[in-house]
Amino acid sequence: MGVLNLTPDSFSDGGLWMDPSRAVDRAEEMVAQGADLLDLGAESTRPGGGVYGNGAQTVPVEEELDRLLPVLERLRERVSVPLSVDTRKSAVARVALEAGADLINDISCLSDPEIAVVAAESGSPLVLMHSRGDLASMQSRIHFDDVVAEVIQDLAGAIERACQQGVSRDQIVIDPGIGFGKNGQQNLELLLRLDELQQLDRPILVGASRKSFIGAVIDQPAASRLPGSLATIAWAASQRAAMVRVHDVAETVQFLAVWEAIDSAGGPP
Ligand code: HH2
Repeated sequence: MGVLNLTPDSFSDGGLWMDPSRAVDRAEEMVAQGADLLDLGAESTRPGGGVYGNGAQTVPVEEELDRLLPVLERLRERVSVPLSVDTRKSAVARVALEAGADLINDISCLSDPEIAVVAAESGSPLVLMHSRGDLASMQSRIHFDDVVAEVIQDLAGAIERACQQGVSRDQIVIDPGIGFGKNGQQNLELLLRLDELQQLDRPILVGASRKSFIGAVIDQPAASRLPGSLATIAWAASQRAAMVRVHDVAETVQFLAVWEAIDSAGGPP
């Protein structure tokens, strides 16, 4: 899953793709590099209370759509890969699906419960990413006794709430929410024990690309964290993740191609 942030303030590529023509070019480049789907985000979700200070500002619906639609509409005519909309708002999700988006990526785990209704009505896949509390303060109020067990429990609850709104379990993809309301050690533990999330019997998406817990292991700025990001990808692949959300598509595609070639070199079991 290639990341395309149509924002002025995303933590690693903010401001790079604000111009719709440049954004469409970048999206086509990621498809040519082997991205299987693209995730379009028009609101940064940097959590507050930690390394990102007060975190990202909430963007009004109209502004989010003004950033998103010119790119989404043009891209829909030009690429055939599925397009995901990274949003917390049902109003944005609804319009995006009408404009040709294929799936909803909700990093707030149904903070707007209507998102589940939109997914139920459209039948589109729905990513439920784990996060607790509000974005503005989630890095200052972290408490888990057992981060993996509690993430699994919270995701099970979110799946249940989505299904109560008419979403079918088959539509749901789960995500541990690396970097959202967790400290560095908890992010590492979530990756270490990622396979335990398989008990929810849903495909797992992991978004660890360039995140600050990598910078805590090796002191590098976001744009220089590709090698560390690839380590998280190797780990996610070994834990049977179905998808990885990345900024560096070409490098990740090559990395995973070789990883998979080694993994399957023994032939079928
Ligand atoms: N992480 C970010 C945004 N969306 N979606 C899912 N499913 N999983 C993630 O881990 C995830 C996500 C944050 O990264 P980025 O989009 O690069 O930054 P920003 O939120 O500052 O735009």
